[in-house]
Amino acid sequence: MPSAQSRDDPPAWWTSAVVYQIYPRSFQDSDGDGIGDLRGVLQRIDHLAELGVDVVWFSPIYRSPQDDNGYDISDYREIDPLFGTLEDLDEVVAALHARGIRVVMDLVVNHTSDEHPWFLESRSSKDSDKRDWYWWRPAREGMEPGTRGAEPTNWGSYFSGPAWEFDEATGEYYLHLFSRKQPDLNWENPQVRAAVYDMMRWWLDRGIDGFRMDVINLISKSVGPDGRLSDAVVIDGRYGDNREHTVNGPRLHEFLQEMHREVFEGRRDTLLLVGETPGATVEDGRLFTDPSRRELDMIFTFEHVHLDHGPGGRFDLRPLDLRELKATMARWQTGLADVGWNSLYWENHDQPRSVSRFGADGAYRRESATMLATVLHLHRGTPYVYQGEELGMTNAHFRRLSDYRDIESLRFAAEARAHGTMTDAQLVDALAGGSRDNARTPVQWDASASAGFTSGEPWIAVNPNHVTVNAEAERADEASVFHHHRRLIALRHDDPVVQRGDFTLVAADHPHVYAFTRSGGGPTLFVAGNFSSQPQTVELAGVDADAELVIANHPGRPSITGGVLALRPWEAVVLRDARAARTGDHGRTDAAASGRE
Ligand code: TEU
Repeated sequence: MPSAQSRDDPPAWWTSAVVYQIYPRSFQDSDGDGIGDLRGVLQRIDHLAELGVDVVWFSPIYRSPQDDNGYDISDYREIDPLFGTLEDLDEVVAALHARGIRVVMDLVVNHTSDEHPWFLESRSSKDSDKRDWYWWRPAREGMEPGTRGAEPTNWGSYFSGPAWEFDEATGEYYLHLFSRKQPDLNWENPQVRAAVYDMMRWWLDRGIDGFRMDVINLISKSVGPDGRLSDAVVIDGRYGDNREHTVNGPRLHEFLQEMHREVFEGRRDTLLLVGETPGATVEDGRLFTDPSRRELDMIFTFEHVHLDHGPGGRFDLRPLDLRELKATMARWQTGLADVGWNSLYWENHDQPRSVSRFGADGAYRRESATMLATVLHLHRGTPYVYQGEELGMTNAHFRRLSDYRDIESLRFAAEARAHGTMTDAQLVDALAGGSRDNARTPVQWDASASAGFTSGEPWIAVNPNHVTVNAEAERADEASVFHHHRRLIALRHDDPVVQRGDFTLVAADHPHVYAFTRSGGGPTLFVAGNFSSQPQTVELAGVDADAELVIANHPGRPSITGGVLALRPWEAVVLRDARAARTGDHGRTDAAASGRE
């Protein structure tokens, strides 16, 4: 087994941990306003404890105008009244800690809200002390300020339209890579960095256990050059691609190392630091997560969730080629085998539901959701479960534009209509496939009118399939997606091979079966998942007919003849090499099984 993330001895606690993401707005409402809140979370602590997760990551709950559901923060040290109070949060943290669950906060510091006092001050005058805290630029040379094309660069924003907003009061533009209510902070200014670090220390002092850092690889940028039009982020190519100038900028690693020194030094062992890094390559991943560089513990790659994007991006999804998914995942597994560490995810609040996207959310919903979970959780890294994923929740399947709430979807729809790039029918299909709202419908707790989420009118429609797909039903069925997740999480806690064994892809060219082995530090594990509604076979060198069945999602044993495994539709199996057990060499030592504090 390689020395792992983990030149450290013993291995970091998070090598055996599983993280659960809560998107508070859609988790559980306690006061009937139709929006999830912190006291709602208190009602569901048992669910999290029963699942067995080690960490909860909260999407933003800070004070915010909610232009991007809290990813636009106007006060980093207050809770938005929608969600409750700081005292409520203290209670939630205490309740989770009492169950041995750590709490990670979302940290959104590439940008603030335009209603943050820092920005209000910055925009007040060109002479403001905080003018340089954001990116202000005059109109393009020779152009009339405020007219189309006069923006300082041609960059498009991630949410359609230009990345620059003209400000009448001072006659200049400010940069916003996301919405116009999310101005980008200027990390070149040391006062900005000091203020951010101060706020982060304040949260750690309050007892939280780490941060999920929103688009952290965008904080260092070269604001100036135009972007290429050919690779435009937006559909019709009217805006240039900013990414060459904003992703992995020149001072990124310097800033992260400074943050580490200023904020985490001396407290590191109990914390979890995960960076959201769209556009990061494996090589970038090694730099971010090499423990000796003192930056981050792990990052979220986007490569595997971009494989089914057509030229139009997330609103232009096409069927996934499983061979590409396997190759991409395997590249990260091997690329971070000797240094660094993987985060593992299919879902989060920005991605469609995995059972609808990579599985079959109709007749094979349970089978495909459990298969996807098995394959994910058996990789080397830290798995992330997004709320509802453990219930096999599906896409929203909205057929009306008026059902959508997400700013990205709404802006996209407005642009498509304004420019006539799609018919309404095409638009409905595009959003149904790719909208972030697919992941944001309320968690389905039971079969009652609003799925047990709220006694009021939910802020976004509850999926009608909650009458059959819900936590109560899942809990009652031992074979459910929920109980399957519970078993996968327990397996990771127990088995050092799952935690840190080497990953080897098997049958890379098989178009429908995802198979691999994990080996070293104990008996080898064979993992296989059928990504299709037809029976499939796969050759697994070394697997015996009497291999121990560790986890499966179909009843009975799978058939294994002469090293060939036959899989039923969407079947997943984890087999343990029985030979080691026969020779008494089970390989699990107490030291290897520890890895947690
Ligand atoms: O997301 C950043 C990101 O890179 C994308 O996945 C983004 O969601 C967008 O849809 C591109 O199509 C993070 C947050 O996770 C997201 O919710 C926020 O909207 C965004 O940053 C801005 O803070």
